[in-house]
Amino acid sequence: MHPFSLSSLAKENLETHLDLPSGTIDHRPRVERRLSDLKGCFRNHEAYEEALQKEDALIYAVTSVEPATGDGQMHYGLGILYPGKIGNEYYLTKGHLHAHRVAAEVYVGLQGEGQMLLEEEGTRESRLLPFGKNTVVYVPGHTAHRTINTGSDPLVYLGIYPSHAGHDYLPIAQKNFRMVVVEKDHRSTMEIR
Ligand code: S6P
Ligand code: ZN
Repeated sequence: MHPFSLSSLAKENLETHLDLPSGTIDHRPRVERRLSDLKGCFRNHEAYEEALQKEDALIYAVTSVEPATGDGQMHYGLGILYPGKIGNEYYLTKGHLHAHRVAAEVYVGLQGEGQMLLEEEGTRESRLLPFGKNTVVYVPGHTAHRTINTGSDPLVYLGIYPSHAGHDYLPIAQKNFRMVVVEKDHRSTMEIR
């Protein structure tokens, strides 16, 4: 029997249930990111410190499903990114490259409205794509990706990726994204950091 065959995988790995209001999947492990985890992500450091003094707010959470790891296997995660702003910058995810750089990812928007900021590692070329309910974004390999909630409801989405994609947060922690997304005249707009 192949280790990843239909008969070797338990039913709970073949079928899961999404709860969109809470952004959870059954009783799968859930990682929460609070404002204190996002140090350095926002351009306006003063506004960040001020908001943190008030409350270490929950910004987003990711629940992961990892049925099998190995060549050809897939993992997926359900993200819920809450609405809010630090100064005029919308709540966002830390953002990362995949440790296995060639690994791509498919993002499927389920609820809410926002944007995805993509930045190619080598050229640092940026793309800001509308992302939300019924939108699918393909994130190519070698591309840093960050999710941004520009709406007033939680942004809920699935990210589906090869099992050995991994996360590399270091390049973003060191250099950040070149672009920021801010609210200006009641609209979201991209600016150079
Ligand atoms: C994983 C995928 C998503 C993110 C999630 C949180 O490859 O891209 O599930 O993990 O959007 O973002 P981050 O940058 O904190 O991992
Ligand atoms: Zn990813």
